[in-house]
Amino acid sequence: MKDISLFLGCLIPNRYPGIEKATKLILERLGIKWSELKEASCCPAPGIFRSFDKITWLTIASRNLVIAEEKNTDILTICNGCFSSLMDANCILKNDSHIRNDVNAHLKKINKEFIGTIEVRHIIEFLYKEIGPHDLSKFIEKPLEINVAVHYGCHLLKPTKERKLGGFECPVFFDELVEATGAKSVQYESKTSCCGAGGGVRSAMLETSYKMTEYKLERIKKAGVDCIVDACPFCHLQYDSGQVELARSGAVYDIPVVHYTQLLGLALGYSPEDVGLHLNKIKSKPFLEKIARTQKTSHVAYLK
Ligand code: 9S8
Ligand code: 9S8
Ligand code: COM
Repeated sequence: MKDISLFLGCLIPNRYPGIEKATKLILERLGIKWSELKEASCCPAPGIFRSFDKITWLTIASRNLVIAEEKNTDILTICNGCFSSLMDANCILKNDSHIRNDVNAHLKKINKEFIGTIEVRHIIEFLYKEIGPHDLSKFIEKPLEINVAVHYGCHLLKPTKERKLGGFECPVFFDELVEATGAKSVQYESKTSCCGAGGGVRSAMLETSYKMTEYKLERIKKAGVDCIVDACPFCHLQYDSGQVELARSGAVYDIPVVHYTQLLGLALGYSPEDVGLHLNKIKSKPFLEKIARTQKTSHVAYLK
């Protein structure tokens, strides 16, 4: 395995910097060698760019891939959309010499060339394959006594032919990593359905996207969980802001949304503030009190 370059994407640094901090904390604690992918641009967002113009999408994505090739590192993403864009682009460019030539003609203008020497990883896939739930559980200092709803998100699972992570219908790899923290992953109806944000739906049809979010939230609420766990800042934004929007019309869910790196950070002993949970819109006090009981501290300071 090559060293890794962390690809942050747009949403995490701009909207949920707590996820960025949590990711860096857990990578350090797990002893994973990483550096940032400096001068990277938007991946670009697959649902939007890929849908409009394939060569434009591939050219922008390939520039990011080439920066990692020049450093001789693999890319690590913490967003399903970035994973989808960069992994799919890498696959196409490695396998289709005709498209590769087209894209390289554009890259030549900035003195770059796509060769095809690196891999694109997603934090969930990476932790599952490189450490595994069993060994990961040895790092846990504060086992989390909470029930959670795992939201995989579409791009982590599909297309299944390329993702090779155990199918779309009943995947278990993410649940196993969640359970390595001590949390219990509770099953719920329509678990692998979309949160509503992806594919440009949030940008083009906000109301429709929130209807899909409500569909999911109703089922998650029925499962009686303490929080939602995601692995994608876009899903994170959709569930977190969506609940604020839906509450305006009287539908109150009050279910906190936690990125996996934040969940793992809590189980490694970092406080909710350390992993940036205070930067979420939904700050459920019962959840934080439960975490404080688990961690045997009184970390609810920022609510006061
Ligand atoms: S970059 Fe620009 S919009 Fe985003 S976060 Fe994930 S997908 Fe890639
Ligand atoms: S689900 Fe359907 S397209 Fe996606 S991955 Fe993140 S955002 Fe939520
Ligand atoms: C979703 C990304 S994670 S996109 O909206 O499909 O581009």
